[in-house]
Amino acid sequence: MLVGLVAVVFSLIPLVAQAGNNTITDEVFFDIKVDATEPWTGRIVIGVFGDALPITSFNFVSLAKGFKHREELWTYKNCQVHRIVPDFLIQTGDVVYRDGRGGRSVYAPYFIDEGFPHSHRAAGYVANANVGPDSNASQFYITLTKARWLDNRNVVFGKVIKGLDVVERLAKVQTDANGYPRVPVIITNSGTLSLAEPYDLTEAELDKGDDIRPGYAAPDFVEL
Ligand SMILES: *[C@@H]1O[C@H](CO)[C@@H](O)[C@H](O)[C@H]1NC(C)=O
Ligand SMILES: CC(=O)N[C@H]1CO[C@H](CO)[C@@H](O)[C@@H]1O
Repeated sequence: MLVGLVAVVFSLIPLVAQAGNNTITDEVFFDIKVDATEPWTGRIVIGVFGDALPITSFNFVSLAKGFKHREELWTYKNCQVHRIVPDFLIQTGDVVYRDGRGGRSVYAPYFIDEGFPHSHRAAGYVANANVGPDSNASQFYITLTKARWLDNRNVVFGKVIKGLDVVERLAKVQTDANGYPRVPVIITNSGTLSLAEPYDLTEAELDKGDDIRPGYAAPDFVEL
């Protein structure tokens, strides 16, 4: 009995101490299809800082899973990657028009800037697009480089854990002058991966502009 109690206490302490700004609470995946002459599809997995930014993360995770609002389903599924700026970012997440003209948050329509515990310190950071303070909805972007001038303007809430090569390949898709892709670049599926328990990213991992968990079995690309 005593042994059991000690074991429980000890196993709880690291969990409690662990939660913080660098804790990944959820993993969200996006399967993205590029309908070029030679079509391909790839998967991006994003770790979400849900402990530091619960409001922002709940919005993102809910929209990735699909969020029912009255008769409408707001979901990242079928959204176009509507803005590609090489060496800077790719952007998507218009759950209304799918093409970048709009967006909705689960707190309909917009929500606050919850905080800025994370910086655009490398490639692979995920943040809310906005049109000024406290105007976040569903659109988000993924950085292709360090972009610190966006710190404290856009709330960084996630980091690519796996599939940064997919993001980089998307950045090579041809666009018009506004960064809109010339071929359909569509999120064909999105959702969450099951996570046994939250985990912390180390400072070295946070600095890394590359995959943090290269171990997943699925290949990053499939040529169709
Ligand atoms: C988390 O980030 C906030 C905002 O930058 C900061 O004030 C706080 O000290 C950080 N917490 C820890 C435990 O580092
Ligand atoms: C990127 C995005 O979703 N922007 C929205 C933010 O909020 C404003 C209103 O405050 C909307 O007009 C934008 O569409």
